[in-house]
Amino acid sequence: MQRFNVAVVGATGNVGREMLSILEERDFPVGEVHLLASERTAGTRMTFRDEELVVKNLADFDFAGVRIGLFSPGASVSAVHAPRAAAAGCVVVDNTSFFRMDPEVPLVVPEVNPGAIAEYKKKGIIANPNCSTIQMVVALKPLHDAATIRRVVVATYQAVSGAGKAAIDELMEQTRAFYIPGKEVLPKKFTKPICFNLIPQIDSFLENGYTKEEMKMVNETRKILDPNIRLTATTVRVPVFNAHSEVVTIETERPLSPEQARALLAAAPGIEVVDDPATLTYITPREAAGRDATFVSRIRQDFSVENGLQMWVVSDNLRKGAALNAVQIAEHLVRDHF
Ligand code: 3JN
Repeated sequence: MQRFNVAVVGATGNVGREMLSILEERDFPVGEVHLLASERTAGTRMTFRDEELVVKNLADFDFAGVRIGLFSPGASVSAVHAPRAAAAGCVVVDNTSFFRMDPEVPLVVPEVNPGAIAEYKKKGIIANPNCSTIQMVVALKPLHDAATIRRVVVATYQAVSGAGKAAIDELMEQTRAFYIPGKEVLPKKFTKPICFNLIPQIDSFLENGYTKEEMKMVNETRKILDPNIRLTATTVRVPVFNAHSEVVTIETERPLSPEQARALLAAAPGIEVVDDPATLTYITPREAAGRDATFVSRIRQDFSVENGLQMWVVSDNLRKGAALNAVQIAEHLVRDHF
């Protein structure tokens, strides 16, 4: 079997670690694997397929001979090092926002627009969408194909793992401190305490009153699915460790009953429908964490408009929302494009 040398950039972060375990789990045809990170974490030891590997410094790594780069180092680092890797012949799947809206870079969710992958030839870079966008477009795709979505209103309930390892620690430490009289752990990663709280801000504010996270969902969905869809989003951080949840409300051009939507979603790739109010059957983020599917529950009519539907969409933000989606793109590359 042909094997491909792979570099994981940002290997020590939440997403980098998840990328390594997914490459292993899915038996990706990896030849050599290079783990790369900033100078700060270079030297860290990590295991891949029972082999101990030492993380190398990205700044002086030569990408010649590496076929695929799975990048998740932060936007400003990708801005510099993704084009450098691509120039050396390494096809980059980049998980940051830096290239997502570049017209010469495809923005890909394999269940939704696999055809766009071919455009990687323009710059040698493929962008992985934002985690909140990915799970939403997976669920929108079969409904859009069947009834043409006109408008989407989404509210998110995002886990702290999306904000990095320090954010996970912050929720843990504030929760422990809550039970110790006189002890308080002040917010660092977030603007307010996240323990027993909700924070209606993810990423920074823009002049239009939206946050960057909200505008990412709007712009990325239009690029991936259809530029004619109108969307508005509210993104909220919740005290959940892992897996993002979303209430997604849609209006379609043609009528679609909840039963039809349920059948379309159940037959669509990457989706598991978990929806039976009679038996109190629905998904929660704790159940979705560590799993690959995008789960859909609470599928029902929106009575307030003519052709409206509402649903609850949950997925592991580090897996389908980041690492798994990137590895799936790499699987398409080696199967159909190399
Ligand atoms: O907060 C979340 O749940 C998702 C965070 C995503 C994120 C955080 C920092 C920088 C991104 C992203 O993927 O859009 C970026 C970025 O690449 O700009």
